[in-house]
Amino acid sequence: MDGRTLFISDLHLCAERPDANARFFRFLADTAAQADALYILGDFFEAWVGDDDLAEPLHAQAAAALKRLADAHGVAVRVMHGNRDFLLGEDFCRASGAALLPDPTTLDLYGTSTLLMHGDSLCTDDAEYWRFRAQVRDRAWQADFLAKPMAERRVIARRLRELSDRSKAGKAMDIMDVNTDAVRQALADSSARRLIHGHTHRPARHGLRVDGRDCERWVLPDWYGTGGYLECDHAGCRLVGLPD
Ligand code: LP5
Ligand code: MN
Repeated sequence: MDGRTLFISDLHLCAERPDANARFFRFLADTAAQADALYILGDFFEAWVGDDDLAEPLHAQAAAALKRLADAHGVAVRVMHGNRDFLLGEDFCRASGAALLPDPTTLDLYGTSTLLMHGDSLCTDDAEYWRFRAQVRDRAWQADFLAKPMAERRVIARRLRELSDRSKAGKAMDIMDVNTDAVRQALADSSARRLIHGHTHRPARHGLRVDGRDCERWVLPDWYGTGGYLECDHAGCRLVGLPD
């Protein structure tokens, strides 16, 4: 029997956006339940300040919905860190039944070697972001952050979001897109023919040649609008938008 695998990212689930949350729960029941596997390639949550964030009702509901998908429908659920939820850890995996994927990950997808990334690490022209990233991905910095009370961590996360939005307003659009050389390098290093990533919120299929191989790069949509997913099977991949 033919199977299919679905890819989503950048849902940015949070209590303040009930419409997007509802679309996600509907997507699980109507679409993902019939798939072989669901890959969430980062920024599933608007912000994740540590696994005790499971105390937030929406977060617990999202984890439980993934667990139901895995347990009741036999769908393999995989999650990759994004730049908003890189603190997702073992407790989240236990609650959701999801396995955490390293960024990057290469897999054989119905016979095509496919590279999965969140996408932020491909934005090598955004020097300010790279400095920020180096700091918050530092283990010691994270341990220090996680030792703070939840209320304080939420305030820091909110402040970081504001700083980030202000900083982004002054950046050119192309600086915040992937760097073509970084994309080529990633495909060359992995020997993959296909790259799937999110982060830039610019859904598209790009064709390119790397080391004499025809390759493709799929960019996933965010869920600020109606949302959507990438569906892959033996015949290839296609972007599918969700109804209003
Ligand atoms: O998120 P998005 O897509 O809007 O923008 C990203 C980059 N911004 C970020 C920052 C996040 O949005 C902040 C939210 C994090 C919540 C996580 C909580 C856990 C934190 C605890 C850590 C252990 O990722 C943005 C890119 C954009 O993508 C496009 O690629 O441009 O990058 C920035 O805007 C970064 C700024 O350029 C620099 C921000 C300055 C912050 C200075 C504080 C540094 C020290 C931190 C001390 C608390
Ligand atoms: Mn992102």
